[in-house]
Amino acid sequence: MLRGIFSILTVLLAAFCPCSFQADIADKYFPQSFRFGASTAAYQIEGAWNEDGKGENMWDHWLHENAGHTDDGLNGDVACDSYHKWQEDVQHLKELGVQTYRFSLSWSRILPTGYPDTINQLGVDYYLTLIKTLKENGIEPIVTIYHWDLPEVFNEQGGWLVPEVSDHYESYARVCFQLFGEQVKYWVTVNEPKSTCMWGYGTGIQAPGLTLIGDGVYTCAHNILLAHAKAWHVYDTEFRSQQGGKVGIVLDHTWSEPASNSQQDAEAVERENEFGLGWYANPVYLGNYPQVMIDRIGNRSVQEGLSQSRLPQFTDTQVEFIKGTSDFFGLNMYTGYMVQYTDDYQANPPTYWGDKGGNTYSDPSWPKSSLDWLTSYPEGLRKLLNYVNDKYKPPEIIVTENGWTDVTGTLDDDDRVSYYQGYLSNLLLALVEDGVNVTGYTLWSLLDNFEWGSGYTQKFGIIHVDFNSPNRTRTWKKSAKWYQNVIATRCLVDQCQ
Ligand code: PNW
Repeated sequence: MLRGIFSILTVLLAAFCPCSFQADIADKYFPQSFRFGASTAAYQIEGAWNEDGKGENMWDHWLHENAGHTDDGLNGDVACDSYHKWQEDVQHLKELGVQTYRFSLSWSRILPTGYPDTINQLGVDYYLTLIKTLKENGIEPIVTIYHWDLPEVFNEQGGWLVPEVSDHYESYARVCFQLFGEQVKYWVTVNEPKSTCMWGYGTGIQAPGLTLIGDGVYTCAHNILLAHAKAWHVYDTEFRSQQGGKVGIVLDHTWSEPASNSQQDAEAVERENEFGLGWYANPVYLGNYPQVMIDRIGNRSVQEGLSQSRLPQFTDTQVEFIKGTSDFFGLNMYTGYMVQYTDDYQANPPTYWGDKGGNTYSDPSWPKSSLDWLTSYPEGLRKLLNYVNDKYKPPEIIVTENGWTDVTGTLDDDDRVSYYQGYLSNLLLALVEDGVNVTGYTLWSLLDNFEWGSGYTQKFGIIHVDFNSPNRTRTWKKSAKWYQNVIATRCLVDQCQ
């Protein structure tokens, strides 16, 4: 009987609902095993940049040296003050009803010199207490070991451009497993290596501000991939049997649609995927860089008169060492692009974009956020989840970031609700219709926070933070209430409660 009424309702919805996705999902639920959560990162929320023995990292240094690196001239010295307000943050998480919380560890808070010879007990205690409190409240921590805040001492030695950093990272990761591994079962080695290499070492809009878009970006990626693999092997050989957790890497990608049905545009889309995701995912899941990158960058390097490719090479031993080093696929997905073929090779100076080719733009019909790169293309998430599942066959996928920004910080954030509803609908369809093994979702972000080069001008939170008040008062937006309801009902539309 109920079922009958329900199907009639579904048909009615399909006929009258202005939003096409609602009918598809009206009778679909997230399984109880699916875990909802929220994401943050240390430099973006903690503040307390020099308290209790914390060392300096490259973001501290870069922004103290020149306030002009952010749109509002501000930095992460105080941020959301989560170093002091973590208990309140946990209360908000509990009230939201999340099953997971993804946050990152600050390397220089745990190891102020960067090296494992000095462990800062107060910093360690901060994370131990946070983790313990989360677990007491039934919230599983997903811990990112590195979310872009390299200790300044290593930056001064060349940062991600020198291979030694991957050894320092390995030592740091070992310390993290030793200190927190009893409690933490989900580890992320590195958050978005592509972003940190592109913006930190390519365009220079993020720390450490280097502009090496034709070669340094590739070197950075190479060393981060090695660092990731070293950490995974440390866990696998030294900790896995006692601790029984999972270690993965978080990669960011977008979904690209071809501008036309020409073969050239299809190839441009393919290159978008290989240069955008395969650059990192192929070594980790399939072994070595995508052939199209090896060939194009190699050929261009020859034409440029270089004696070796601008894309570094892995030895056969390294290929084997990196392959298979991820127990789950962490996917950050925010947006989509249209892609059009271009033959825009510029030898002087060579760039990642020239190597990739293709002109990307947002379809004018997609809703726009307050950041240029972020428009809403929710169908892209379903397509990307299927692409990742088919191509990389990961044991498990977690969508580790997805979110919407505005500059007003309004509590009536209907645009954010529509964005999440669209993306979560597509995630749900990938899960229940397409059989993609996506087990969790942590939205970006729990709080309005320090948005890198944008400072505090861009607001990604489902919880508003008053940065003018010393209390950094937190207030729920409409999206937080909406998310709380989704988590409680496991359903995306009001009709299925
Ligand atoms: C992520 N893109 O960065 C980061 O992991 C977060 O720290 C950050 O606050 C958040 O997204 C919002 O920006 C991205 O151009 C940066 O597609 C750029 C892109 C995606 C993610």
